[in-house]
Amino acid sequence: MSVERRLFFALSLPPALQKQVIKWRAAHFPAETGRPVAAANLHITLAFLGEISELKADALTRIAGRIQAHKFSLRLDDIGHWPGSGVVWVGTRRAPNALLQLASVLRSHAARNGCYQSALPFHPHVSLYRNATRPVAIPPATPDWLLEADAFSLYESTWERGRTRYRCLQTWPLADAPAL
Ligand code: 3AM
Repeated sequence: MSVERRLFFALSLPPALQKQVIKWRAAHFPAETGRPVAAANLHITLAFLGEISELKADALTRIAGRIQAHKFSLRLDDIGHWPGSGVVWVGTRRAPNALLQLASVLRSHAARNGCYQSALPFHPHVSLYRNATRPVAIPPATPDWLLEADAFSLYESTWERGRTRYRCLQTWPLADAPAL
């Protein structure tokens, strides 16, 4: 029987930004907001692949290695709450084209390889809390952090000792942006 793994493509946050985010989160939300995402698990999902076979994972890994995408800067200057999915997030008011293109290419390859893709539009975000199903007071002052994205990665999500753990399986560099 083939072993299936829960995989997704994402952008990671550098450790300094992870620290900044969790410090800001602790200062702006009460503990009962929801289940805080661990600092090491903070990321921006580009394409969720679901539970997939090793064969499919290998195919998508090869495809990812051939993608030609560019570096970009992303301002994290927006914040919100999706009560349906119970997520409190930080996002961006203006997603750079290079980010939208990268996510779109990864999502279309995922879909072509049989990984169901949500019909909801791509909304790049870093999840801060999960299980936040009750109303959440969104802080009036939004953060303004800069994420310099120079690579994207394939992650495996596992459940270990009662915790979600994301393990980076492979990372691909993004190319320098073309001169204007
Ligand atoms: O932290 P975010 O929300 O960016 O929500 C899950 C998480 O992303 C998302 O995949 C990331 C790693 O678990 N995810 C989980 N199940 C999903 C699904 N069925 C999903 N995204 C789309 N469809």
